[in-house]
Amino acid sequence: MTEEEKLKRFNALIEQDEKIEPKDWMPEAYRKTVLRQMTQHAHSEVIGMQPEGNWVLRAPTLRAKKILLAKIQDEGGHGLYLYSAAETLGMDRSEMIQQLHEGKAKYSHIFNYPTLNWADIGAIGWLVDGAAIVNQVSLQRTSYGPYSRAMVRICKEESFHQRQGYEIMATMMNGTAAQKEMAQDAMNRWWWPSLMMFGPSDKDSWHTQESMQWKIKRASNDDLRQKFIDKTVDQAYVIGLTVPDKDLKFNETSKHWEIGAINWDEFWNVVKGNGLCNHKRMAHHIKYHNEGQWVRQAVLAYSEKINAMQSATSL
Ligand code: BYC
Repeated sequence: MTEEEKLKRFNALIEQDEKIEPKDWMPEAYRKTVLRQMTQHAHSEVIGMQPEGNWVLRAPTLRAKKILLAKIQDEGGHGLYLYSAAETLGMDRSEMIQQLHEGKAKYSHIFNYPTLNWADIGAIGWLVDGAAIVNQVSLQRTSYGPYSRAMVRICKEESFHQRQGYEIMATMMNGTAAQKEMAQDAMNRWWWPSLMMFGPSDKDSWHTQESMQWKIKRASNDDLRQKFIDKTVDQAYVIGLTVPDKDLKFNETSKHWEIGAINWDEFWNVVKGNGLCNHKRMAHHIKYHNEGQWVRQAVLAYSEKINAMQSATSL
């Protein structure tokens, strides 16, 4: 096929809502965009284990500890599916990690905020996983096959994570005055950063238009943010939490909640590396990645030995 015919076929697959698979021809810009988004998504899952990991030993009950451990383990697993799926686009995992360590690849800014107490674990599950799931449900229909299939599996687990967080918040809101205050304080600190997880507003997003044409993204940043706001404001109300936004109001005509202004300076400041925990998160990842070098070498040496034995016996 000529280049023109290949492009025509690719566009037809996108148009018909078919998946693009690793062996299909794809424009280089499409490959780069999917790879960027998937690797950033994988890094977010893995870095996102850190703020929660800090609370495993301080969970208030054995049940809460078991649930939190399972959730963190799921996030490691999500990172692994996503790294494997991203490798189908031709980049080795070690290069992805190198890009992360060199600051060339981003991860979600939300994980650069600190977790100060147990209520923050509730707020992360409810708000952070809640925002992630709204985004990921739409990504189940993304045009790149391996990404779409990873999302289907990940979404099933994320819905359990969101409930785990909401349960913590609901329990605290049924507790003592001090517990209610902790839950509200966590809500106050995590609400706005969670809204920023969807990325800049559509007018400032530089990838959305092209990503939506290619059906990599199936909804815009602002549309997904609105979906999350509409769901979450009602959930806050049910358990007695106040949304920390004096301008929040329900628009009877559009039937949507309208929010006050998002502080985009804060968002870009954290994205650029100046959040409270950016340095800590990266230093931790680099330290344990380096300390795990011998494990990777041992696994590779073992698999090379098995491969050599298999080819010797098949001769
Ligand atoms: N943080 O043109 P835009 C989880 C960057 S983890 C940092 O709109 P795009 C969990 C963006 O990368 C789940 N950077 O970009 C784990 C771009 O810069 P580059 C995380 C951000 O890609 C553990 C620039 O801003 N979910 O669930 O079209 C515990 C302009 O943005 C952020 C995903 O990763 C941000 N928040 O849209 C608990 C979802 N937002 O790359 C929970 C997959 C934007 O040109 N990703 N930027 O240097 C996406 O859906 C899209 O990448 C985004 C951004 C909607 C995030």
